[in-house]
Amino acid sequence: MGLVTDPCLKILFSLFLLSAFAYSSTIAAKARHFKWQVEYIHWSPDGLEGVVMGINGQFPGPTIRARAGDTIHVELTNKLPTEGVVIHWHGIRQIGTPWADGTASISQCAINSGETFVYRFKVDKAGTYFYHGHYGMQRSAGLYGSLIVDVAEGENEPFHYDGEFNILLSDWWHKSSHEQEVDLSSIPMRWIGEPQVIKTSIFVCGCFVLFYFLCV
Ligand SMILES: [Cu+2]
Repeated sequence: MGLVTDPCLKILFSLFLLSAFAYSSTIAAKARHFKWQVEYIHWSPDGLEGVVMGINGQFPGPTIRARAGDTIHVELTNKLPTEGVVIHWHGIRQIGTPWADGTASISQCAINSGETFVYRFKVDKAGTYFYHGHYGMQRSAGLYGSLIVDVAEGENEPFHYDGEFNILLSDWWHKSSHEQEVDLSSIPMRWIGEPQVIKTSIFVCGCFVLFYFLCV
């Protein structure tokens, strides 16, 4: 009773189910647009002012929050006067979009000073990820931020919790990333030593709270 037995009707019924599924996943998934400007800014990550690499005037860079199945569009303009830049989306599988992986000289050319490049990719799995510069020592210069993908619309997480704190941890040297690069690539190599600080950025309810652990 209620079973579709005719072969033609079976095919039609399957096609109907498939299109209904495709339609529902299309309306649930969103395109999320971001406009970023990467530039050097003055900042005091641990109380000592220096020059860091920021995005839209902030360090660490803005948090991207999306849902599984969404498409991320990041229109990135390189405002660094003398360097190229790329962003790697750490942990994102880039299925079908290898050119958006952001590895300089491997999956794309570095974005030249003054140029704009649009990263477009789908975040297919929920998780807590991060993004970072993938050219030269730019991650060490401060080019990174959080990328958080919640479960798809209508799906539940497989566990319960009372609150959420997203923590970004990073080594921090008082030497500039350029000085570190010259030290590490000189012959004989000059070791840059231990970082002066482990910098912690905790993201709570829309605000960054910064903590520092001084290494002595
Ligand atoms: Cu990475």
